[in-house]
Amino acid sequence: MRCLWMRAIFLFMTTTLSFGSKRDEWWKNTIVYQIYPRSFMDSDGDGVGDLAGITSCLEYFNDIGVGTIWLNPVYKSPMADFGYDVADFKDIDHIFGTMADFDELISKAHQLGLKLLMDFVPNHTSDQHRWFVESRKSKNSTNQYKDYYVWEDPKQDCSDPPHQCIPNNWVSVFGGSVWEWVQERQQFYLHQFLKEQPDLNYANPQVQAEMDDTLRFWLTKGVDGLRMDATRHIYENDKLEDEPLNPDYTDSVPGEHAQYQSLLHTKTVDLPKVYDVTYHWREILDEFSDNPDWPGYPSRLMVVEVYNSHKALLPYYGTSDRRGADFPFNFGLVYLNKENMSGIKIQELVNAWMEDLPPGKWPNWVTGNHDRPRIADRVGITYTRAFNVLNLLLPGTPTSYYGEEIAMGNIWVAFNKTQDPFAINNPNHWENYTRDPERSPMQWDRSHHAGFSTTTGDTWLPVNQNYLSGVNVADQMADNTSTLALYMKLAALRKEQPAFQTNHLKYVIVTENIFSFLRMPDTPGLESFLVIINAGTSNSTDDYSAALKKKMMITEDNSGIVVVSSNMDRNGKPQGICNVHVAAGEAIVIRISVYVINSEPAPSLSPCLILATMLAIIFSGIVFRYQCT
Ligand SMILES: *[C@@H]1O[C@H](CO)[C@@H](O)[C@H](O)[C@H]1NC(C)=O
Ligand SMILES: *[C@@H]1O[C@H](CO)[C@@H](O)[C@H](O)[C@H]1NC(C)=O
Ligand SMILES: *[C@@H]1O[C@H](CO)[C@@H](O)[C@H](O)[C@H]1NC(C)=O
Ligand SMILES: *[C@@H]1O[C@H](CO)[C@@H](O)[C@H](O)[C@H]1NC(C)=O
Ligand SMILES: *[C@@H]1O[C@H](CO)[C@@H](O)[C@H](O)[C@H]1NC(C)=O
Ligand SMILES: *[C@@H]1O[C@H](CO)[C@@H](O)[C@H](O)[C@H]1NC(C)=O
Ligand SMILES: CC(=O)N[C@H]1CO[C@H](CO)[C@@H](O)[C@@H]1O
Ligand SMILES: [Ca+2]
Ligand SMILES: [Ca+2]
Repeated sequence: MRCLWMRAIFLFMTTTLSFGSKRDEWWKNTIVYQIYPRSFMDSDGDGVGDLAGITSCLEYFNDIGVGTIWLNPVYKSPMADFGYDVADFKDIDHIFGTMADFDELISKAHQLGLKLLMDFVPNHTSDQHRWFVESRKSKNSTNQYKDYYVWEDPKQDCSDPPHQCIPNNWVSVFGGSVWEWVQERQQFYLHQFLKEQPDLNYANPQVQAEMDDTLRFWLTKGVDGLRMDATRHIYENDKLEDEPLNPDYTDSVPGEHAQYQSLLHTKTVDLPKVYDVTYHWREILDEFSDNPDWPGYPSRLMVVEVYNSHKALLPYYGTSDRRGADFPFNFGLVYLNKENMSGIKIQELVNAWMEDLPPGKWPNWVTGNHDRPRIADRVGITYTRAFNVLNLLLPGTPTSYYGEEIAMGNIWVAFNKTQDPFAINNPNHWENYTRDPERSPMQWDRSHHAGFSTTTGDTWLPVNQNYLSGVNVADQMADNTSTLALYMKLAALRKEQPAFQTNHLKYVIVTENIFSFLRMPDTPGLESFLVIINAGTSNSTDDYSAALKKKMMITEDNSGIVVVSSNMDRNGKPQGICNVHVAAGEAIVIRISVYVINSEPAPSLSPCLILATMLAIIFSGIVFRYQCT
């Protein structure tokens, strides 16, 4: 076991803050870090990452200020879809280790004050799951598993051979019909993803009970939360009605996925019952939350993964009488790329989420994941630091994809080395589908395979060669201007400053180049922070004093201190706010004392009140300059 990067000199406090409510909502003041287990750390030199590898690196998270890790699936699986095809929900795949390795991981994580989240894959199992192996044998009543999956007879009044009489026009996400013929049963089964991933039948209460049992199994092991995968796809229309054609479809989408795009998925995703099952799972998590029988495991986090418009996501938060997920992942930012990056666009995305957030609910941000090209490739290497500033300093819980803290980039993998089934199933357009580029091994140091594996052969995906030129943990730990040093500084700021622990957000200047916002603490008198991000392609110099005044806010002496700049070259410097120069791709955070003259809208602003405020300020001995010079 080797995790060879240098230990940082400062450790962060791992205590969690409580927010006054009865529930201990620890997840509000944490950073979630997504680990793709095949790619994080290989402990046994077979070229594939594993649980013991992750365990050997846990101190890293204390050092960089990450409080929560989330693992993509590590369950027993034939790996047709890299673990999203589960063959046993209650076992660990041998590639990743054993259940003992898992127990060791969770116990050490908890000792270090870390929280651990697991993926839960409820929509389907592997075709090698025992339930499916039994289910496919026969449809007669002696088969206990016969209705565990969605089985259907050949369409009636069909003159073709039965195996060609598919029940309807539904198309799988990976291309081709959702229906797969099974000779033994003389029936089709439904699969919304690969044919190796038969959909479970949630109309069957036994299936529900099995999945509830699975959740309880992991919660009993002390897992701190679950991220529910592909929840949209759980239910299908039970009359099996055809899906309508997509009128906006153009054939610009290449490959088999085109077929999926050509239909409107009104019968196979987002059926109202998906919300009910979400609320039901919340109840199960709550059996284990804030429970005196579970000292040390105060509250379990529930996150759902749903790719959809943000409005369609809101019901996942719950209703007035039923609690839902703590949050559905907010993927707005993962779709930003070079063409549409701008200050205005970022505000549009941020504001859309913040405005529609149901009362009392908590926002969250995701900048990358195992299904999307890395920031460095989507938006450009110049902007990766700025993206970390955005992700970690917006109100809400950030999720970082492993390697974002050191600005890892995509790799290129030839087709003959490609691993991702999404690409392999689309041989003529594989480059448009492959997710291998963002799944390359974590870059720890400058040794062989970037310290990820001791194998003398190949690692499961190649290591990005830029590990030799500074993109690795050890080099960046030793450099106080690195992307990692920036990340650690931001993580510490979030943890230490009350201004970053509320969900208040005030936009200041927003232009084609600039997205800037103010974070203020609930308690007046504590420090506020002006965060300025230049997402454009040219430098900008702007007057933030004037912009704040328009919003009825003034600052002490029109100046502050740069607490962190994305290039780590302006930290600690005094900064006037009348003329702030921010280079293209740069971000800076200025600590200022802000005084709200009057938070009410303008009409109620009386001259007396302004006078009173000014008098109060003068009497308190603070001198303000109102004009920028
Ligand atoms: C039920 O299925 C089994 C195996 O698939 C078969 O052996 C048996 O004869 C069937 N029973 C009935 C009543 O059809
Ligand atoms: C940005 O443009 C890409 C296409 O280049 C598109 O797929 C994506 O949805 C756009 N993102 C936003 C946030 O508008
Ligand atoms: C794999 O593809 C690459 C690039 O397309 C090529 O250079 C290489 O020879 C191929 N290797 C094999 C074993 O076919
Ligand atoms: C598909 O991939 C090719 C090659 O990488 C690229 O040039 C093209 O723009 C992609 N098309 C789409 C629709 O993403
Ligand atoms: C980095 O270290 C150097 C040398 O100790 C110091 O002068 C500089 O201020 C440090 N920079 C930051 C951003 O901490
Ligand atoms: C933009 O700002 C950077 C850093 O302040 C500076 O080095 C660069 O010359 C500026 N570019 C232009 C075009 O003014
Ligand atoms: C967005 C998405 O589809 N994520 C995962 C959902 O489930 C499928 C199949 O299990 C996976 O392939 C995806 O990575
Ligand atoms: Ca291994
Ligand atoms: Ca389903």
